[in-house]
Amino acid sequence: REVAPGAVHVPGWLDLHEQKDIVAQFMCWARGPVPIRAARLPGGHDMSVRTVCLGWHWQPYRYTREAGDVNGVRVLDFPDWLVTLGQRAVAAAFDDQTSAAAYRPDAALVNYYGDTAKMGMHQDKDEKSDAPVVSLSIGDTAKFRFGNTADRGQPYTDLDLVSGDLFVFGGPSRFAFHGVPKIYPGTGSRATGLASGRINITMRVTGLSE
Ligand code: MD3
Ligand code: FE
Repeated sequence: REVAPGAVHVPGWLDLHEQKDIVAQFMCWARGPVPIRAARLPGGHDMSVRTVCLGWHWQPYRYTREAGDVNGVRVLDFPDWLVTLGQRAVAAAFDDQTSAAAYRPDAALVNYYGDTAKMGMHQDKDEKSDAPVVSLSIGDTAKFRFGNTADRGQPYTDLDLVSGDLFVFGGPSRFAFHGVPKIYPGTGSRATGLASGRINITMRVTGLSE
């Protein structure tokens, strides 16, 4: 389960009931107040992944309360039940139960991958905190690439992220390069309520206030 120092994979952590609840919530989040969209990168290209945010809106490469790159409306609050789920996730991944109880994520990026969507190798460094990132996968299986902290290249490890899997990235893994080179279409179960594609929730501590 410990893929690298501070990087813990817990396969099948979410039960089907929890996955169904998250899919139903996702359908609501995706409609608005800030509709789900493909973020436009500074170079002018749109990402193939579509993202809706909770708590703070991520626009490449900063966090704001209002979605200036979509419709200017304030994003939904970060729900208390997701704070609790994030604390349970950190508790499941790490031995230090004190830091799990103190974990207070305040932003979530909820990503949707269609059959051909991918995410290039990158670091998540827009947060002004080194608190862990919690990742939850639902739907189609993804090929996930977990790299090093120096650059996009080797060494990296490829592993599959399956519906229900938890991954927590803390400590020295928090600023590792990572990406999603491919989705395996049609591998998810319809029982989650998701007809196709993949949902990934990443919870973060932004270190921002106000
Ligand atoms: C390792 N999402 O939203 S989740 C992202 O599947 C992102 O949607 C991917 O990368 C996805 O930024 C990968 C796994 C993940 C998320 C955040 C990390 C791995 C991470 C932050 C630091 C190190
Ligand atoms: Fe990332």
